[in-house]
Amino acid sequence: MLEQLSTRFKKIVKFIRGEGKITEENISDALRQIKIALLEADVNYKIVKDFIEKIKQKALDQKVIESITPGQQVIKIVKDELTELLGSKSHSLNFSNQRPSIYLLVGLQGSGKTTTCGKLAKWFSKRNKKPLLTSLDLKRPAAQEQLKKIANLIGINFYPVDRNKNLKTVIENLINHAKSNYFDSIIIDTAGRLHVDEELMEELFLIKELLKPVETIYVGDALTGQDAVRSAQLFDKKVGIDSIILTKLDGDARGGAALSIVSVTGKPIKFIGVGEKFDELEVFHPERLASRILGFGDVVTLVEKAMEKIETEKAEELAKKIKKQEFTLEDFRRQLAQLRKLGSLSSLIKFFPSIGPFKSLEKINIDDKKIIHYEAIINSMTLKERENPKIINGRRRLRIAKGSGRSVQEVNQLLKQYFQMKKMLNRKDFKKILNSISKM
Ligand SMILES: Nc1nc2c(ncn2[C@@H]2O[C@H](COP(=O)(O)OP(=O)(O)OP(=O)(O)O)[C@@H](O)[C@H]2O)c(=O)[nH]1
Ligand SMILES: [Mg+2]
Repeated sequence: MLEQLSTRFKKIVKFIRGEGKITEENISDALRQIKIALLEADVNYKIVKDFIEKIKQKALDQKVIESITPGQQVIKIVKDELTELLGSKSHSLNFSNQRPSIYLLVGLQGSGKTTTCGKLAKWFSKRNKKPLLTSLDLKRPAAQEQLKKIANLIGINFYPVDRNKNLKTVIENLINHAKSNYFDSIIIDTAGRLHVDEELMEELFLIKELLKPVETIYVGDALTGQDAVRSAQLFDKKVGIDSIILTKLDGDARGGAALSIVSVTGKPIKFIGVGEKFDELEVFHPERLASRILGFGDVVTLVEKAMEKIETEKAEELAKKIKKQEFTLEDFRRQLAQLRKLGSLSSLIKFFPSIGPFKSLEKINIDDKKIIHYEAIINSMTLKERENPKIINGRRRLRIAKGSGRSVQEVNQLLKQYFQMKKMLNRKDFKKILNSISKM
């Protein structure tokens, strides 16, 4: 997610940090680098210009120049401005006073509307709400089928519309059904077109008039960059949108859409799609994303992710052990298995800051295949060795390697990573995270 942009910004942060004093000259050097980074990320040109101007003014402010750590202050200014560009704060969904709250999802073809309908429904149901899924794409029978399949897969109610009836009747029946069956919300999928066309817009306008949704959500494919931004503007003009969900951010290295769409449309991004699976939807937090772009990590999201997936008891037990400095190889093995559930380890490590105490994390590079090998190695150890890895000398390493069918180098590597991780887990910051996990 936004790797290219983030790599650039991390370098800029390093550069600014290295400058003892902020002068007009070195600030303009940094600004030039920021400008290139944003333009390369496909951010709207006007936005880039304004962004640079704002930072320049704030950074050259007398107070900043005279302060003790000018570099830090400039970085803070950049972070604040990035956060603002992304929308300042997170926004929750709107709800109507009376049930059901209706959400209408619109967007171009293939932007991820149908998938996002499923994700949103799952999101609601996890929060003990009762959502109803339906598709008002009345032309394509396949559209109904696709959503119905998704609904079945994730265990959400689906309302099949009668495509022979007119739109007004279809919508009346839908709302009556939702009311009499006490659904909290209706999430409505619509048809997409390759390009914005009048017919689609009129149809959507009519649907919106009849439905009176509490929120019309534009679903935009982040990978399409400025196209997603332009079409959001058009959907807003023709149909009217209230908010945005950006999809496919997981595959978006550049981030041009994310950094432009709020400014251009004036509408908040409420969620981001970060994968094809139905739980890969995240509430959008501008500040956290700005931190990640600048390489400060996003530990809060990591904890939230962990809270959803790690089994509570084991996390609690682990947190206690770490507090008592008893983190053994057996725990390491269990933890690897837990982490595997969260997604790949390398994707997790991105959540950590690449500076300060977590810098060494980048070196802990364990791919998922390796975890299986590591488990085999640990399985070949005696209980005593697992509980007290310090006793594993050369002779023992050889025996373990033979027993697990792996090489001695791999045994060495595993032990090195275990000790590295143990050291990291004992850090105060990490303990804080684990404490919050154990409190869930
Ligand atoms: N990687 C990734 N893929 C996504 C995400 N959201 C959707 N997709 C994929 O994008 C493709 C299109 O998604 P759909 O939900 O069918 O898109 P749509 O807007 O309903 O398409 P039409 O109904 O044809 O207009 C599918 O392959 C989805 O799995 C996301 O956040 N990340
Ligand atoms: Mg669809």
